[in-house]
Amino acid sequence: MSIGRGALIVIEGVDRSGKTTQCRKLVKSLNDRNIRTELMNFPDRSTLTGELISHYLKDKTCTLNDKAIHLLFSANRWENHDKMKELLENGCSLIVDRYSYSGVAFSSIKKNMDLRWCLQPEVGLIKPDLVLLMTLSDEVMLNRPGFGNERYENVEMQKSVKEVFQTFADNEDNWKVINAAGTIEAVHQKLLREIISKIEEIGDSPLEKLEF
Ligand code: Z5A
Repeated sequence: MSIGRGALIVIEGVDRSGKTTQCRKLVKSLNDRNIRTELMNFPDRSTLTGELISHYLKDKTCTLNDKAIHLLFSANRWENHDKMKELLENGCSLIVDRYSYSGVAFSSIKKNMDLRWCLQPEVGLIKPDLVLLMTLSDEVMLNRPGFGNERYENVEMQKSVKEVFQTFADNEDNWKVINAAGTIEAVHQKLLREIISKIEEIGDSPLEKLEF
């Protein structure tokens, strides 16, 4: 397929919705179709800020001010901004496992954190062409293989995050909701259809910046 710039595709969803599984399959399927695509994930634990974030998530005794960790997650995206821009401008599409919306959702549900404040550090990052929200009923979510041991991996927090994601899906023009309850292959085919259609649609339109 002949395209101009690459497409920025973000996959969001609660823990265990299958984001990582699907992102890997999507990158393979797109490259198999000669659509040059790379995988990225946030938090990117390989960078300097990523190491701090990983420590914070793994060590629940680590105390860090809620605003400080929010800014670190955002800085982790800014650290990757120039690389993402270059790849996209050179025709490489990106499948991104979590992005700014996870940052805003997980922080804004904390006590004394304000949604508008949480959105600000994300302003100016590259706006995704498409955000695919993978949804699961609470019943299916609870029956998926268990949570790990990291901070935030608990039912109450995941339910609140789900509500913030739904608000984004209801209000943002670039979101699409995908029921993630089918088999891995069935969900994959649904996601792939949406992505290919978006890549065909964007052509060489300029990249946009996130604003809220
Ligand atoms: N966080 C934040 O606070 N601020 C930010 O700015 C960002 C993130 C970006 C770590 O994220 C935490 O950081 C996360 C949000 C917060 N906390 N939580 N929760 P992460 O991305 O490193 O990790 P994660 O997203 O929580 O977990 P995950 O393991 O990546 O989940 P997943 O990708 O959605 O699921 P999966 O690994 O693909 O699949 C889970 C299991 O389900 C696995 O056994 C699969 O084989 C199975 N599976 C997958 N699909 C299916 C289907 N269709 N049927 C049956 N079983 C399936």
